[in-house]
Amino acid sequence: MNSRFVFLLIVLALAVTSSNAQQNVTDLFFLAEADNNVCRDNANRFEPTDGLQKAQGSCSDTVQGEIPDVDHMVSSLIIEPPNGCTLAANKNFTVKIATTGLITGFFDNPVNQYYKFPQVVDKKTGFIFGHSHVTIQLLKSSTETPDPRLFAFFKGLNDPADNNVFTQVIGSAANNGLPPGEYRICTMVSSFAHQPTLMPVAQRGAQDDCIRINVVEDSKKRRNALNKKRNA
Ligand SMILES: [Cu+2]
Repeated sequence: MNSRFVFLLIVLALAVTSSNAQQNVTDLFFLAEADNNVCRDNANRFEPTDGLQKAQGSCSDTVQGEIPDVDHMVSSLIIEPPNGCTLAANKNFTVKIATTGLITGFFDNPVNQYYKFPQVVDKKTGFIFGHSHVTIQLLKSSTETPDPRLFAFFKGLNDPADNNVFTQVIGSAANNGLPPGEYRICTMVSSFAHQPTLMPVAQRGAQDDCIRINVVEDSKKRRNALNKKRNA
């Protein structure tokens, strides 16, 4: 067979397969849209979400809830440490996150009320009731996505932020700071039942922030030089 013909056949086969898959997925979306009981109707696909965190996946019938207007959207910025800085290994440090558009200090029990309630907006101020999280992952390289199951540090920021700023020490008395490596530090803003916050429009700025830092074992002199290079 002519090799060009074979190539054409493969391309055609791929196109048919992918459009079939696309069609199946679209059917599912429409099914979900037509009937809000998608979980009940398709109980063979996933077990119901019931407040527990289900590592095997589940189907949630919690409605999305109240959505703020465009003047009350969430925005976050990691203000400390500076993006791209170099820190000393195995030494506790502080992350500071400015978060606006959120009434902080609101969270339900993540053990048995995870995703259990819809998003709620404060009628008086127009802002979402919720909290945030900080998650830190080791990066293997600048092109490989980190495995979401793995993190070097994770903490729910459940306490009310002080003047819109969350402060979190990274590390504990037993486990100081982070081992050497390149890390990504991210925020994960959520409503009080831990789902990501819902915004009124698609085209907008992100509600979360991420920075990258370098953690090195070397002497203070080397760190200073690296930080100087970054600032140059
Ligand atoms: Cu949470």
